Amino acid sequence: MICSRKISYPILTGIWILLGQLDPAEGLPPHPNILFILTDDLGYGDLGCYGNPTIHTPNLDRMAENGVRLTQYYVTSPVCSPTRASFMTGLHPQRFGIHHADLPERIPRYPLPESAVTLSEIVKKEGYETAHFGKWHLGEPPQTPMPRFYGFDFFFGSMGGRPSSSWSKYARSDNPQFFTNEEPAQTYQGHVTDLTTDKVLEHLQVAAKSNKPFYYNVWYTAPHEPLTPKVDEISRYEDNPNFNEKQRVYYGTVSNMDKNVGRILAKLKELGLDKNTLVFFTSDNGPESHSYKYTAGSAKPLRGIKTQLWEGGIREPAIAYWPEILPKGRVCQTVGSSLDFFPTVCNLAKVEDWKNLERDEGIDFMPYLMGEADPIERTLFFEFHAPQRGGPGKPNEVGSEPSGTLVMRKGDWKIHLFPGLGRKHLFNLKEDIAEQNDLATQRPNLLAQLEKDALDWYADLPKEENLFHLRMPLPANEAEANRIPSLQGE
Ligand SMILES: [Ca+2]
Repeated sequence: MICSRKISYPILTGIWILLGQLDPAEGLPPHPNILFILTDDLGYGDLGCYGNPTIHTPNLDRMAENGVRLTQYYVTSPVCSPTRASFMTGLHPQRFGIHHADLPERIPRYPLPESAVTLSEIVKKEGYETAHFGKWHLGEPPQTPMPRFYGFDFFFGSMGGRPSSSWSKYARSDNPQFFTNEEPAQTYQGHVTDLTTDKVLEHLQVAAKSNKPFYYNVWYTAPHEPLTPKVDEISRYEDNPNFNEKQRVYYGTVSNMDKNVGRILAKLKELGLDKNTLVFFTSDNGPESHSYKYTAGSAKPLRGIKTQLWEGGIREPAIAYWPEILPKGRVCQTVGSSLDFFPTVCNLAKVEDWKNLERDEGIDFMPYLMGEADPIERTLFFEFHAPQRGGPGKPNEVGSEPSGTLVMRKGDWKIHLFPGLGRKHLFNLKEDIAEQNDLATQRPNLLAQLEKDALDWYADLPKEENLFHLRMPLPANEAEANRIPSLQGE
């Protein structure tokens, strides 16, 4: 079993003996702080440390230089809500009937049901102070409760898919509205990313004086549209005549997000919290279509974008940072998944009984971040049935033909299936990272074997369970859109 593999940390053990905090069971400090930064629609190719030649991301590049950068990290889904559900539960979102982003304007709805066992409630029981900052997008009243119901001591952020409001028509990145716990939303002056970070820093200041460890979600809305030009960050791109306004605003938004990550890392160091805090950074899905006003993300060298199961929709930049514990500058090529986050954090937090819960293919990823465990072949499953961007008649600067709706990666192989259409693709990602060379006709036996595995997994999924078919009433105005009935709904 991977999770029970004996790992030795000889140098680190010495450090923690000196500090008197050694946990002899696993050689890691007990109950470290966890700070999980999730960006929204950031592409695999949007950061300098992932090869972007243009966008200025010095803080994340430095984080990678002093931490572990993952090159094959996947989220379960190519859109927001299902991926977020997988981080919070360690389960495929389809187990909760979550197949797409939860949008109040559309049916069916895809919120996280109250019955879900969440990572936040588990670590809270273990003695952690828990908080969620930024975008939630896992449902909202009256269908489901506000975020604190799911195990958070504190909530400051927005409920829906876009910055500021759950309702698309009122979304904005400047002077946004935030909810605090279950109070009515209030308008704040400034940029959504800066304001979210301000609140995180306030809480870190308090956490540094507390005896309790903390678990914080910092789920930025950047660079999800609608984007707002932020003058001081886009100015660095203004002198280059090759960039249009769309690019300057998008690049500036990513640079500003990077700057805010830098503010958090600096505050952790200033307060001495960096020694005992695992910071994990990634994105919830691939880059948005360039059809919006300021969207200009890149998944290079991968194929596809958000809403697609091509690599560009589901393989994300991911950096783990814990200078006291993790090797510096390590590039981890082991295949990772958002499903791994739950077991990894549970083991770090010394949660005893999480293994009794229903599990999918997630594993404790710490041995792979450390570089101490042997490489393993992994099998990951993906399902996405909603309309996809790209394809004939749908102009798209980044996308291409729709991906499969049922996809599996096994070792270096990846298949795309289109159930009911008889169409199949087979790629070897080690030799063909851009999914250009379809080997389906050349390797029929392998294709058949992989197809059987994928269909077996799919047959085991609940198809209609927990679907919310109710449409929320359209709000009469912005104030109504940001009103929250109560913690439990009305
Ligand atoms: Ca997203």
